Amino acid sequence: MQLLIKNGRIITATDDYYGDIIVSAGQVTAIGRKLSVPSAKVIDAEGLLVMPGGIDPHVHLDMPFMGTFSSDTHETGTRAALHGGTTTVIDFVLQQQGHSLREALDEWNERAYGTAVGDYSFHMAVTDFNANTKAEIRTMIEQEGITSFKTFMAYKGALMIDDRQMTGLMQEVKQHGGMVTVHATNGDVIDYLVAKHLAEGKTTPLYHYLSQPEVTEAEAAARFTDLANYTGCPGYIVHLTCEGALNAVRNATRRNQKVFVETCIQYLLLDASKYDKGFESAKWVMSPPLREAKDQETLWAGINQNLVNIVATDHCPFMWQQKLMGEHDFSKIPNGHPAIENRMELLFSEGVNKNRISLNKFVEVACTNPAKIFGMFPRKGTIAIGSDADIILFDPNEKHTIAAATHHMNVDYSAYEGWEVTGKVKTVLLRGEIAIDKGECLVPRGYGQFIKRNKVNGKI
Ligand code: DUC
Ligand code: ZN
Ligand code: ZN
Ligand code: ZN
Repeated sequence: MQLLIKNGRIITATDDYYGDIIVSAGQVTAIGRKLSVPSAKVIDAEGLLVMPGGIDPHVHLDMPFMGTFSSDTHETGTRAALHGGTTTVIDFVLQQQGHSLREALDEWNERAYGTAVGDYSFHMAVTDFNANTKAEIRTMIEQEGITSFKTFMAYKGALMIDDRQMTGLMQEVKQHGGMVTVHATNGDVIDYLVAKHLAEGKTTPLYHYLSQPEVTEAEAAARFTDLANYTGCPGYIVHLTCEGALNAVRNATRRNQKVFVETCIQYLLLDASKYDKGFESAKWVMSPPLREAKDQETLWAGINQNLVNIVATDHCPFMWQQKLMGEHDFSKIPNGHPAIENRMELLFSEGVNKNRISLNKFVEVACTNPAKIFGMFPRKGTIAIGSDADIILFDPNEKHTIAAATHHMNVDYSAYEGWEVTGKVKTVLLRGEIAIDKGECLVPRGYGQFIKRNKVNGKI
């Protein structure tokens, strides 16, 4: 079926104009003024913003972690994402130490294939880099379309790799046209502080925060950036939260090195005062933890300085019952918070409406840069002839309130309960199908497609 979207204000990362869009066979086939197609279904976008579908490149769906699983499956998580205007997500495949990348990928394919509602891709988290895994990197990039490799500088014994493995991985990934991404915090220092606090009987969520001070992130960000520079490997820091870490990246620009930076919506909007609420603070126990007001300012400024390239979520929800696993020991609280559904509307409301970022910048960091940096552009991340018709119709003035009672994520609380938002996703197209309209999801389980990604070169 052909669609004709009429009279919308079309926003991309670079443009802002009024026009009509024709969608045929899942793609945008024409953009112009006063278009007409006699047989097409017409969608009236008068008064609405017409923007590319959001891309959240950092989500953990159905992930085994800290003795449990994150509570959104590929089905519920991608459906909630669609409700919030995010049409594509990149989820993490987690290698188990002592096992192959292939085994991990098979496991994740089984979970996501035929269940995801929205489009998805995978990063490969390399937790054990050795001669066997080295030989798998090329296959992942060239055959599987998985071109980004996630590393952890923390979570020793489960996920962390050391600097020897990091250097080897970077050399291998660079050679085949991929990128290394990193959870950049110093795991040894954090482990020391966690053990010290617990030994002193300090077991509340506040000590989760106090065990991951800014220096643990700034040090790791600088070390990762230096190793990426030495090896020449494209590098990307996930969920960067603070001034110290951003300064490491800023310093690297002086030698003309580009390291991509992602922050997450929570680090822009929430701060460490959330850790003063007794055990309720477990809702915001995530790693890295929330920071201070000065870090929020640094991150908003960093977006406008082109140092922060992407706003993601690190969506990793756990039910309250799961959070209670750490009731007597903060180090056992499953790390993570739900946001996959809220990212676009919150970023619009707090960013565009409060004049911290422009409309074009909003599209750039929420849609276009994720596609460009991770090898999906121009199929995804923009509105252009030949692109997938992943399009959202957005009312910039409609007010609503975030609440667990009305969200679609499979989690029994909201990290943003009661937050007043201005701006609402009204209609969502995914590959030319109306996926969301009037608050209903109209595409079935299994509609989501796996998106193979292209090689990357570390430039945008
Ligand atoms: N941090 C989280 O909060 N959750 C998932 C993994 C991570 O690094
Ligand atoms: Zn095995
Ligand atoms: Zn992380
Ligand atoms: Zn994560």
